[in-house]
Amino acid sequence: MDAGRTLNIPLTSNSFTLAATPGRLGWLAPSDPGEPVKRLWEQFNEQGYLWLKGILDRSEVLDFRERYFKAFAGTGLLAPGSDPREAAYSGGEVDFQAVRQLMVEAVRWAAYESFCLMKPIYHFYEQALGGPVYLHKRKIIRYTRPGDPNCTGAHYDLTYLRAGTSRVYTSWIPIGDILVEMGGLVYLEGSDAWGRKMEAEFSALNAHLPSEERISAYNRNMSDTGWITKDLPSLAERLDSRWLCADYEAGDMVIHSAFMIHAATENRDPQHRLRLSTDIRYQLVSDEIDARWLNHWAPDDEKRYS
Ligand SMILES: O=C(O)CCC(=O)C(=O)O
Repeated sequence: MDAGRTLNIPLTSNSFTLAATPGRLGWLAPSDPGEPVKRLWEQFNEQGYLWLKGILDRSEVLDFRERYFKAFAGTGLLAPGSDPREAAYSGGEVDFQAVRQLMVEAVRWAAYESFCLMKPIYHFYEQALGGPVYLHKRKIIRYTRPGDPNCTGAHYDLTYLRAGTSRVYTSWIPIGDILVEMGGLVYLEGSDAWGRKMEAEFSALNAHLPSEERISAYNRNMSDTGWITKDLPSLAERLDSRWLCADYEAGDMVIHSAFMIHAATENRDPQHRLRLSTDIRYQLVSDEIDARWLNHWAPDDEKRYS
């Protein structure tokens, strides 16, 4: 590890342990949203990501966390008596059918729409991209339970968005503080270039497939999840790179390119809090829009929309 702090526990993802050596694990570089946008965008293009510290109003983000988890009262998800702003996991019996139904509703809330359209977000994109921007309708809110070994595997987003422009940008927003131990997003350093190379190779392989299959993340040339791998340590070895982690705080937003390889680690919060985040996509409205993302997110919709 470099400039960051010492980790108290090993980072794991899908039961693989990330080597905590300086050559394989490091820290994300924070950026000050007060810097000129031109400079920030140059940094984005160099790094493939931009971690904009405190660009959002922290209390607005925490209010949304509270509202979200309040809606799940009665499902058994939260520990009895837990403050929904804290959102400690019950570890007990959960009505997952009710949870899924509420998740489907939450992505349709006007309050969520307005959260995703907070002025600092679209204002940043408009300045960076130089024109009116579009927010994709398919927007995802994810919670992760402490102790669940299943995590997002290594992938780059264009795999799922091939029918539109590659100038599509993901905003990953922690809804609450997400310390490294709570399993936030990790980025493979320098991987924007590898993502571009991999996509060019897939594109050549896919060239002769029927058009619907060609844009699919699950076609015969891809894995059945669209992920590159679940084995994050081996990928870092293979590409001789390191995974970059961060202590995210409510109010932060990370932007990543459609080619930047990222994944998540397990939530091992000693206080058993649920990790909550949203990932949403912006692009110039004048660029081609992937029509498969014109519907609200629903559980398991990847197969239909990707
Ligand atoms: O939050 C996660 O676990 C995954 C998010 C993600 O893959 C993304 O933001 O593109």
